[in-house]
Amino acid sequence: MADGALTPATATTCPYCGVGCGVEARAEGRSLAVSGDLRHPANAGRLCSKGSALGATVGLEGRLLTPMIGEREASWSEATALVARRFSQTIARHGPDSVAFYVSGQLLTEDYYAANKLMKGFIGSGNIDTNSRLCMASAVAAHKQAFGADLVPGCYEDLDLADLVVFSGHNAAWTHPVLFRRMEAARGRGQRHVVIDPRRTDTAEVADLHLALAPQTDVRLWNGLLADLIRRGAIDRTYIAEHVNGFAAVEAALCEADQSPSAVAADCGLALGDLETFFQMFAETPKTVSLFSMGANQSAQGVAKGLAILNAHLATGRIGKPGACPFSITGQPNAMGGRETGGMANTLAGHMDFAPADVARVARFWGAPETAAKPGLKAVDMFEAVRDGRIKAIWIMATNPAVSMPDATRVREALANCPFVAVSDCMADTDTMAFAHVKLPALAWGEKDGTVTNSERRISRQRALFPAPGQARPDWRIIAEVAEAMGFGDAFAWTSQASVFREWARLTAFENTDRTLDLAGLVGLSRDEYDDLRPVQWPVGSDRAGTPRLFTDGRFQTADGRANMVPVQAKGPATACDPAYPLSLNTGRIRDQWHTLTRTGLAADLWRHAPEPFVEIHPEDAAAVGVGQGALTRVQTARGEAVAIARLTDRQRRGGVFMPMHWTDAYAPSGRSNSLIAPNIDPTSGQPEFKHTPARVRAYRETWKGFLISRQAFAAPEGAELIWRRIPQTACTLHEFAGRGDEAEREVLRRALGEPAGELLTYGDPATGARREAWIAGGRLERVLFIATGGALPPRDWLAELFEPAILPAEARATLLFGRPPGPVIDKGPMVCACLKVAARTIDQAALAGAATVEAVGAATGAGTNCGSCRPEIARRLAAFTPVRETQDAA
Ligand SMILES: Nc1nc2c(c(=O)[nH]1)N[C@H]1C(S)=C(S)[C@@H](COP(=O)(O)OP(=O)(O)OC[C@H]3O[C@@H](n4cnc5c(=O)[nH]c(N)nc54)[C@H](O)[C@@H]3O)O[C@H]1N2
Ligand SMILES: Nc1nc2c(c(=O)[nH]1)N[C@H]1C(S)=C(S)[C@@H](COP(=O)(O)OP(=O)(O)OC[C@H]3O[C@@H](n4cnc5c(=O)[nH]c(N)nc54)[C@H](O)[C@@H]3O)O[C@H]1N2
Ligand code: SF4
Ligand SMILES: [Mo]
Repeated sequence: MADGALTPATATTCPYCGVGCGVEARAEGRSLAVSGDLRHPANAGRLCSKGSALGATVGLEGRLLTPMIGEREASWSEATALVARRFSQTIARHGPDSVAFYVSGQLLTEDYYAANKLMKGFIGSGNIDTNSRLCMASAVAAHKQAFGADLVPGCYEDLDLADLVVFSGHNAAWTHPVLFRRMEAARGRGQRHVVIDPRRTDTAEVADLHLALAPQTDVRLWNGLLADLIRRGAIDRTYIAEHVNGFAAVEAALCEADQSPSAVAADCGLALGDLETFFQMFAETPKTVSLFSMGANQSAQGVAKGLAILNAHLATGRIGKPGACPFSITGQPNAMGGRETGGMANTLAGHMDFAPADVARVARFWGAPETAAKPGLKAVDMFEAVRDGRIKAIWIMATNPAVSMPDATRVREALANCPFVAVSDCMADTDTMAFAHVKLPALAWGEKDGTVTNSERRISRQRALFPAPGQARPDWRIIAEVAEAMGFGDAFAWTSQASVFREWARLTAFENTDRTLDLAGLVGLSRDEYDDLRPVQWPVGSDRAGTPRLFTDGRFQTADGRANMVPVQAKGPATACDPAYPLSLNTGRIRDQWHTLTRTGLAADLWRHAPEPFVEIHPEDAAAVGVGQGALTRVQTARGEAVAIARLTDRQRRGGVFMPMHWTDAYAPSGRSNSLIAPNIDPTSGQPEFKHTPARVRAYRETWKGFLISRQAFAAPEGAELIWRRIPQTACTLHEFAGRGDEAEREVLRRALGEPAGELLTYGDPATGARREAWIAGGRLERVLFIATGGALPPRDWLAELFEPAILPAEARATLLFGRPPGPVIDKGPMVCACLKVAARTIDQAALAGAATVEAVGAATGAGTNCGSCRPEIARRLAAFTPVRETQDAA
């Protein structure tokens, strides 16, 4: 087909969330145009704001493109030889358990397989764990106990077919936006939504029912539901008799607490009527899907939360049927692939664990007699072992633990003291890279090539769109080269990712009599067939048709084929709040950013929705400590302190506060949430309780503040204790800062910034220390600096846009230091629709012009018409808009 000037599109998979959307990508040089792949079953052509912005993140800026030993560039052979030597020496002196790998759900399956094979098979230690420990470990443990293996029963079609979807600790509108859009479509034909979340998230805002439960009371709620279902006779006794063990034990355990709706409602902090509405909706809706995510998993009772949800589904037989299942949704693009291959310390490989027969089988397959015979250390314990010296060499791949682990200050101490740290990443300056003795440049999305498995067990190809830049290499190849240098070359002599994949598929089928995870149909893929592989769900039989739904015959992967209901008791969080730390600190995600910002942070548009670290506080809790709207606020726990902008909102329950997890040293050193978080874990899964740490808030009370907009990006200046935030813009970088010092502190800042070349326009008030500067070179604006010691600063949008034209317009020059254009001031407000780039003010204007519905706003402005993740926010703006319009009409 003639396609004009367009280069042919390559079908690939989005590198962000576990929805696993298909992307059609057209590359030209290093630039890229993307659109949703209409043929991909996960998204049928849709992409969210993050997926749509992929083109803005594939530049080479900030990339690590050469191996580094310390601060010097090294060759690959030197770097891999050093990693191999340090690991081999450490193992020789201290045994295999003195080394560790910490890996990630953002590796491809081929990478994961290679890393696991090297550590568990050839080094002979279980010490490989993954950031999925922070993410999916509780769900994995619950699946294993209930189903006999880590099996996700449902598929996305179930979300289309369900009449009721229950979201447990899942802000799908922001975190799995394309699936949420699918469910929005299902609502058109009557699907109802219940959201269980202490916050009124955008998912909750548009739901039929929001249960804003007290933090960490989910087990009580789900146990209460099951007791209620039993009372009503709404359980499926035939299904239980034929397919489920443990019902009697669960029923007996329920009787140990008062399960009356009023008692449950009181303990969960819910209105009795809301609880009863939920119980009734659940009881009367056979086609129910219960999605559960981080509000369930990231808890000291995460496994119990998962099991309580599975119990309700097993007791009602709502599993393995179209539109009915419990559904643990995965976060990362290949969280599932990591669980399959054995990336977790307590699993071996291919859904086999450490039973002697499994170890023997895997060892036989690998030809690796030293294969680890016992589990290794889970992430939190692993970093503790690094800290106390039991682990002496660690290799971190595709994850940023200095930011994302709980008690991150302690993790940084551990890495700083570790005799040998290797880090594989595509970026040069992550917070974790700062601790690396050896830096290994990995291929990034768009360059690497292999497979990922999404939330519904669907294997999709990520394909290379660009040639490998610099010296960067695929992760699996880096691992294979280190393995070879350690003397294991024969077992790692793959010639391509296809050959790694085939070996992996063979392992799943090897002596497989009872394992559901079976890729038998993919064992014989030729190189071309692998390259052309269409998305397919496992298990894949030898006829190669995938399986959308598991347990349709009521048979599970347990010895007797029956599922297990497991009694679970409601408990409080690991550490209760007390008078010193009276608030429950909850953390999580924002709509347009991905984790530690190393990639989405490159797209200026993705910064506009939430440019700075913030803390959501209920207005009454804020008033009690004198914290005002928009004020810089200290968030303090027994572990540390962060400073963030207060967002006062009744969407936050009283008694709790919420901070996003995303900020790093690179963007806002004082806005990092994880130095606050207690490393409390679920005793079974080892997953940290990221959703609860006792905390308090206090006003920061800066004595001065300001902003710097410059072509160059600046890190927080050393020697001044500034609250520093770096916010990328289209043609410049905005830096916001505030301090509690005096003139001396401002002097430290000015010295750190230095003076660019060019002409200086300036205005200052020596009496107060206020100052405004603009630097212009060659007619182009280079830098503006505004410092205030009281009073307000002008909006930044207009000033930042002045960096876009090649020559600064003369009329702008005249009013520059007033911080306002010659005409009316334009403050566009936050970016509501990141896909179509529609800011809050434009939406308000559309509302003013008569657009009264989300659809009408979409028709007028385009907002909300792509991925739709901003639709709840548009609805909220419209709802809030009416009184404003009335006042204006009156005026
Ligand atoms: N935009 C964006 N999307 C992402 C990601 C991203 O970084 N950015 N990351 C991906 C990854 S890896 C993951 S794991 C997923 C996570 O996706 P989600 O789980 O949806 O995200 P979170 O914001 O971490 O947490 C979800 C909700 O749990 C609630 N919660 C807190 N405590 C409790 C509780 O005790 N009970 C209940 N029921 N709820 C509670 C929080 O208030 C929060 O709204 O998102 C994926 N998608
Ligand atoms: N407070 C709090 N903390 C949390 C959470 C929370 O809800 N609250 N959630 C937790 C969860 S669910 C998760 S999943 C984690 C995520 O936390 P991390 O995994 O630490 O976050 P990312 O920013 O995704 O880190 C991925 C790193 O890999 C690099 N990278 C990307 N692609 C490749 C590649 O192909 N190869 C290599 N070698 N490197 C690559 C990126 O540049 C980046 O540095 O955070 C956890 N931490
Ligand atoms: S929903 Fe968005 S982030 Fe997730 S896979 Fe699809 S496009 Fe990527
Ligand atoms: Mo995650």
